[in-house]
Amino acid sequence: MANLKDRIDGVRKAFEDAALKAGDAKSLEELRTAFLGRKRGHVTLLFEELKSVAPEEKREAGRLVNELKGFVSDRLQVLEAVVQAPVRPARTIDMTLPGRKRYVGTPHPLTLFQKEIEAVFLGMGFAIEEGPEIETDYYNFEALNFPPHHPARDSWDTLYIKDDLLLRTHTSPVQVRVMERSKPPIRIICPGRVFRRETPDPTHLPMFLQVEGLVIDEGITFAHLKGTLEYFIRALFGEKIKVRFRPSFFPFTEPSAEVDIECIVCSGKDASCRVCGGTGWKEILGSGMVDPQVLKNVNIDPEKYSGWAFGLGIDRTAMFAFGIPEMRYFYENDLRFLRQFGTK
Ligand code: 2U9
Repeated sequence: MANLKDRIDGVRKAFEDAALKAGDAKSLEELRTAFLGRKRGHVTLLFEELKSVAPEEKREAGRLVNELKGFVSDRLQVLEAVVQAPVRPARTIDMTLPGRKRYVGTPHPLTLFQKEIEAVFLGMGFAIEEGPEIETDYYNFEALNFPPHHPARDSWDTLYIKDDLLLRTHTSPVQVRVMERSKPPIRIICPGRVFRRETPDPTHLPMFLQVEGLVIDEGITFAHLKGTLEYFIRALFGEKIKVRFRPSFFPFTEPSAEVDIECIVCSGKDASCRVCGGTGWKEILGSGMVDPQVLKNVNIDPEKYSGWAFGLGIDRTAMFAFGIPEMRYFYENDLRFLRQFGTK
């Protein structure tokens, strides 16, 4: 048995040495025949030798020879796979070629502008709230004081999915949902996509972004509305910008006011200015004191609480702030346009 063990170690060593030198399919074939060949393979001959091993040692001797056979055939299989693998041509690198530019993505200009708006309100202690884009008539209209079949609904050209389901025309339903589930004080802004039945033109799209805000607490007055919105506008357009409030009407606020800022393109000095039409003013948002009926609709006592709200079109205001003449540029994904924003 000791003799056979030495023979097994010797065959293994001989195979390992020979395998190191076999570098192609032909020499591997020869190696397989030399060690596993049916008649005169070195491993095959070891099986022959087993016949003369003493019966009590046969079991262990058989295990050792079988293990060697497994080792040899596994190693041959790996080496055969290696020599059959296609050889990749060596790559030549032309060191004189200029490097390839890697394009790094940048945030979309509307995302940047929305984040800027959010940062101003977050700094004043407002929270950001979101809600569904598909809404019911109740949350989009009725809770906001639009009576059924009221003509005011017509100006919010609505895209209906079916009788009672629609694409929200403003983010106001988010505020209604927040008021339903929380008690004042409420101080929130609600940015998001809104939808209207519009034919696309340079300043109208059937989908655009809005941010609305809502404050509800005891003792809230129009002075809070004015102070907060003026602070917001100056944070966005600079300390020196002129701001004016004009009376307006919305079904959900009373009194209501639209807010204009001085035209940043002509400062009122160009009678044919394409941005302000020569008026020197540009409307940027609508606002007002929340109508007591809207508070009642969500079980907030209008005798105890009051509030104000505002709404602003993000796309439209970004056009004005960035000097962009076409709202559609924001959605065409032309890299020549998009690369002008954010870090490059
Ligand atoms: C609740 C109560 C009041 C939100 C408001 C406006 C005025 C407004 C427009 C601006 C341009 C929409 O994108 S736009 O076309 N919005 O003028 N929005 S006050 O008032 C609310 C909202 C929710 C519960």
